[in-house]
Amino acid sequence: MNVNDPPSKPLILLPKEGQVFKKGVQITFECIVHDPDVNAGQRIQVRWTSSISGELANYSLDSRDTFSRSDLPVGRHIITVVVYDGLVEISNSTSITVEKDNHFLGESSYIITLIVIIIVVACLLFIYFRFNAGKRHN
Ligand SMILES: [Ca+2]
Repeated sequence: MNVNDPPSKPLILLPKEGQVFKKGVQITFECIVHDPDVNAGQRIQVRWTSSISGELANYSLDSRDTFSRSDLPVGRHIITVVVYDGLVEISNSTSITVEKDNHFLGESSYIITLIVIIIVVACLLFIYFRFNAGKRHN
């Protein structure tokens, strides 16, 4: 007689809770699941979803236990992994944030700040020399 044991609650190794990624960066997903019936040939389906992107991956546990994605959109994603042994479903979730890669923006705002400083200094020098020139004429 075979009695099914439920799969263990999946332990999400990656990504870490609260982790922040720049958009376009590769994000690796990895979880650990145990089900004693695997030894007897039971197949465990692992399905990953994002609250924003929907399904990220859906695979059989024996084929792989990790995958990567680099196309997640900006926002706070609740990442849920559901394991299913054909009889019992059990899930776990974590949350990550994908944020805009503002490297270019950061660089251009630095340049703008520099230009503003140069203009202010130029104005101050102009006013200073005008004032001094005016004093000499008097
Ligand atoms: Ca089982």
